[in-house]
Amino acid sequence: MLTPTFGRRRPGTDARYVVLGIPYDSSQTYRCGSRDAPAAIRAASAEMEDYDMLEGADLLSLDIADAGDVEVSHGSPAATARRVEEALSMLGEGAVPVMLGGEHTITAFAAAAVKPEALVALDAHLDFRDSYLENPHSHACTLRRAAEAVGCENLVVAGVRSACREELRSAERMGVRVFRFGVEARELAEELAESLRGRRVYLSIDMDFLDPKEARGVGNPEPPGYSYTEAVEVLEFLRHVKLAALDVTEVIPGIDAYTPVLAAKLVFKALLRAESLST
Ligand SMILES: [Mn+2]
Repeated sequence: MLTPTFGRRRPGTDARYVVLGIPYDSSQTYRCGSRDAPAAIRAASAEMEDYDMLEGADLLSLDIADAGDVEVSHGSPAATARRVEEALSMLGEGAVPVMLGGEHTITAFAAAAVKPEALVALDAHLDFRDSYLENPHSHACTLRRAAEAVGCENLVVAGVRSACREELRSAERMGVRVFRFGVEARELAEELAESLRGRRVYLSIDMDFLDPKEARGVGNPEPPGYSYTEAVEVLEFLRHVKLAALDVTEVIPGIDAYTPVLAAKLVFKALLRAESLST
């Protein structure tokens, strides 16, 4: 193969988990370049060995294929949303899409197509503005747009430590469940498992959920944050839900070469937990 596929897996759209890069980064507000993240995350994943000693699990037990990247239309959120929807419709029956952003905006596009029963976003920010810089498709609005597809009552945002007062008020008034940063990782995992047990859940990981001491290469770093180890602990809730889709967004490889490693690792860790469903 000329370029690395995710985890050196076969190219294709037929597998339990199908990786899809979405290199869209039209609205980034601070540090830019998440369009380079799918390639960087794939490169990091391809270097990982197959036996995860900390899990006692062989990553090759995960049935993963890599469908390549969606050809996005920079500057046109509507066209990109259609292209994401079209790409998702080409996946095999029952396949779980694993999307590599791109900025967080891709979550709104994908959630509208996946139509999960619930959306969990791990994020330092609320991303719940109705519009930002006159752009309703800004990455600062993505969970507001996603909520229009999945319902505010089915949206959970965890790890939040920065917002504007108005969006926080809107989120609370509209029934979004918000876990502020500071909730202990194990408690967060238990709360998520308890409230979402058995449901079809879309998990969106904005890498700024992590402490920027570890994940330095993100668009809008927001200290403090959860450690990588704590983030893995939060993923424990996936053992109790049905994973409908997964995305990892906001990685800026040009700033830091380690953040794509963390992103690739979190994908494997999430899928391992999704595999061991024990509702
Ligand atoms: Mn975000």
